[in-house]
Amino acid sequence: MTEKNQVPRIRRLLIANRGEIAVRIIRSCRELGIKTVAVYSTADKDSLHVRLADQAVCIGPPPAAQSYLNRSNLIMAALNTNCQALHPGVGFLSENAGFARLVRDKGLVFIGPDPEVIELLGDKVIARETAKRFGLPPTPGTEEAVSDPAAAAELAEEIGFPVIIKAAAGGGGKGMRIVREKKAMAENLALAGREAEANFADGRVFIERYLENPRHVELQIIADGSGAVAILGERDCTVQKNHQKLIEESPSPGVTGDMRKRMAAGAERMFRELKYRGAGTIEFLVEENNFYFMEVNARVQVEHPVSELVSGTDIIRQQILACAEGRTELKAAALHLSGWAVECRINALSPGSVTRLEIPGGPGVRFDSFLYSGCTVPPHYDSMVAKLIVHDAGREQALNRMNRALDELIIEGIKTNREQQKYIINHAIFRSGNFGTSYYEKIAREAENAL
Ligand code: MV4
Repeated sequence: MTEKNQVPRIRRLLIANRGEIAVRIIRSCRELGIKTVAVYSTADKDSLHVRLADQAVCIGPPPAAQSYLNRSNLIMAALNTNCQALHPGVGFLSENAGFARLVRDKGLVFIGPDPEVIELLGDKVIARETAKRFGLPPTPGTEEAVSDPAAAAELAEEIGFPVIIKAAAGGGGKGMRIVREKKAMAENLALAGREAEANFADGRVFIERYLENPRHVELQIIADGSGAVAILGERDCTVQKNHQKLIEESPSPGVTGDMRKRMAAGAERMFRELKYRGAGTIEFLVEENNFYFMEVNARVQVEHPVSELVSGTDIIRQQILACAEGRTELKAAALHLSGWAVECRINALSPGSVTRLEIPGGPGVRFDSFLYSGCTVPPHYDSMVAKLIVHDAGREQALNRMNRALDELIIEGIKTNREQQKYIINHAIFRSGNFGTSYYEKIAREAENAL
């Protein structure tokens, strides 16, 4: 008997991921009436996502390369358990066009955009030019990859120093080099090219004007692949440490109404023209009243819950419906964003066993995690063990609620960054809402001395 909201086409879905995002996907699948298959490495055999899934398949030893990145083991697990779909989650193979193509060629629905769209948006040079066509200006820079040092130095002079060299196939800050004067161009261009080749097997680099202290603002989008595009507001992810986001919030304290309208208009046109399907994020740098297109993340993101709370949407559910059925339950015109949401990522500072876990609760408090009392946090993977997310009427109230929730949170047995997060959300500069990407460096030293 199919429930009203069931997705008839997909009866069983394999989650090619682990940790809190695997738990998160299982929850939406259960509400859609979709059976789930978890995969796990031998280090994760007692994990929460293994317990919550309907079935679980061991896909190899702990190293990600031999398990969560092992394409044939993942595909075999999906086919051997009669799945109709595969969800890549975040990180791992979630933006790998070759894997998406392999999944599709094996007759499975890949919960993500078409491989061709992943490929197009994964090339930062093409993505910048595409965005420009839809009214989303990139930071002033080169329209193509550069390799000749003399030409690069000339282009940089036209752009205006300081400039930043970025990998065309890169992202997340890897291989970025800031150049403040012409004579330093040749050496940095060569270094950036070598790092790009080493990290992304593609040595192409391009140059942009370097913004000294921008905000990182991103738009959450859900599109059904046939032209309907819903924008679920923006997120501010400016507080980062070594290009790892620490705190995210929605809306952004640095975005004005007019800027929001112009970003959304461009994003809608771009995703409609691309016939984008599923969940996607457009990242911008914001400085004063200007926004600059940076890149597209063609997948769901770790920080999606803050957009869920201000829009009252289950983003994973809509992503699955869009990719499995070409439809969503969202009416773009009816989307109403309300209140303010903040997320603190809780990172383990050491692996080990959790001997005690007390989870905060009460109105507007959400805890997304794979932790349970007695569980083991393995050393092999990403250090994030939980996300604490709060929602309230405005920013001040939300930050006070976050402070209360962080006080209630108890994780014993492993060290975490809970105290550092409390310090940041109560810091006067953070509370003022007036800070850019250099913020973290500024208070990191203070926090380390104070704690
Ligand atoms: C920039 C930038 C300043 N100017 N591009 C960081 C990783 C990747 N998301 C791009 N990043 C940046 N690109 C130009 N033209 C500053 C950063 C940056 C940053 C951006 C957002 C949030 C935190 C950051 C931390 C360091 C550098």
